[in-house]
Amino acid sequence: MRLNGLITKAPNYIDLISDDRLLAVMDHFLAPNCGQYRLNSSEIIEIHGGETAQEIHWDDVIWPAHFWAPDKLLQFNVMVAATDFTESNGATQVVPGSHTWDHESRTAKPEEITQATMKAGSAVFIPGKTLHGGGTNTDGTQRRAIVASYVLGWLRTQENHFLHNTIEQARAWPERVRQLLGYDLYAHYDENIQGGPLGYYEYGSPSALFEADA
Ligand SMILES: O=C(O)CCC(=O)C(=O)O
Ligand SMILES: [Fe+2]
Repeated sequence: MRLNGLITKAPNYIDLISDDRLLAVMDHFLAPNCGQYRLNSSEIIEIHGGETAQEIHWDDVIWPAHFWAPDKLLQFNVMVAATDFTESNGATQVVPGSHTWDHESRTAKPEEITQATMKAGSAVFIPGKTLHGGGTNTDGTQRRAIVASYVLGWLRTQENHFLHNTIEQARAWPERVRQLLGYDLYAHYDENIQGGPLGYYEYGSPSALFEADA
């Protein structure tokens, strides 16, 4: 069972996506490739009794940019355990170290696959080039994950956040949350990255919509 659009369906999701500890990880891994990253998708993923394992995959593959720049990280996924994650209820399977592999020529051997078993409230961080996938649920205990995925600011987000909320709802969010949800102008120019302007509104930053009546 999957649910997205969490920013409006579960308003305290805002606290998760703007948690300083999470953003420090994204600052380290994503910001060097973009300057400004965004929320890619918001999701609750439940795995129920009898569900079989998801195919092992890496998430960066959904953007063609992965094939042009295979060494550049595009996306970073954080999965927070809302229930305990156990070997038998579908804890995420992960292949540590696989972010360095050439995925065209190497697949994971069974002994290379581990499981992110953890207590509710813990989290597993899965960079977009690391092989992983939901596990098999053999014991009927529901496994629930709350997912926050972030992506380079110059790529299209997997989830179309704008369709989940009105501008009025966005007005109530902290500025940083609005930026993460795409109400900003992507424009970044330094010695490593020259990109933008992207996503303008009336040739400027959509953030002007919120400044007008500040
Ligand atoms: O549910 C999980 O443990 C992993 C889900 C996942 O990797 C995905 O949907 O891309
Ligand atoms: Fe995935």
